[in-house]
Amino acid sequence: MSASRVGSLKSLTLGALLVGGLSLTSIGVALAQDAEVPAHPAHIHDGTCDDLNPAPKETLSFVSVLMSDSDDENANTPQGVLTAGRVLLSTTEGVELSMEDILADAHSINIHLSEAEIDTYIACGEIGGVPVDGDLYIGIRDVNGSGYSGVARLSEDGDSTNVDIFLTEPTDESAPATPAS
Ligand SMILES: [Cu+2]
Repeated sequence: MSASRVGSLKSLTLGALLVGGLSLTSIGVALAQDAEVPAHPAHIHDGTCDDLNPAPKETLSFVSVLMSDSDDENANTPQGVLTAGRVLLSTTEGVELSMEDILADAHSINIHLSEAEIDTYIACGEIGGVPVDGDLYIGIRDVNGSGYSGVARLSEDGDSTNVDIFLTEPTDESAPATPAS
């Protein structure tokens, strides 16, 4: 994956996003729709990552690069260190499972390579841990040597749950020369 491709996010914007609690619409950004930009399907599945029910239980938003929807043609030009790894995001509100139900059985967040290659998994994390004030953070780890890993946050919202995923894309330096099969 070339680091020179468009879609890197200004660190200032990411900082504002994190402070703003991921209110994506309020600062004029959108997840990329461009076919050039990776969009990885993500779901909640039954089971653990090593013993996953392949049928998705709940569909989450695609994991993709955050891009400005500004008319400025330079708005999505990478700045700063151009070899910096990109971060892919997924934000899903109103997943129709309560935190209680999610934690009552084994569930995992699984991320697939693409819709066309849905059988190829690139990252996965079991949902478990200590929820604090309705928020549970979990690790998302590399699957099949993809080089993708990250974090997800599940936030209790009444009887539903909001899910945010942050996935780091492998850089040329971090990607294995020969991906494990
Ligand atoms: Cu899935």
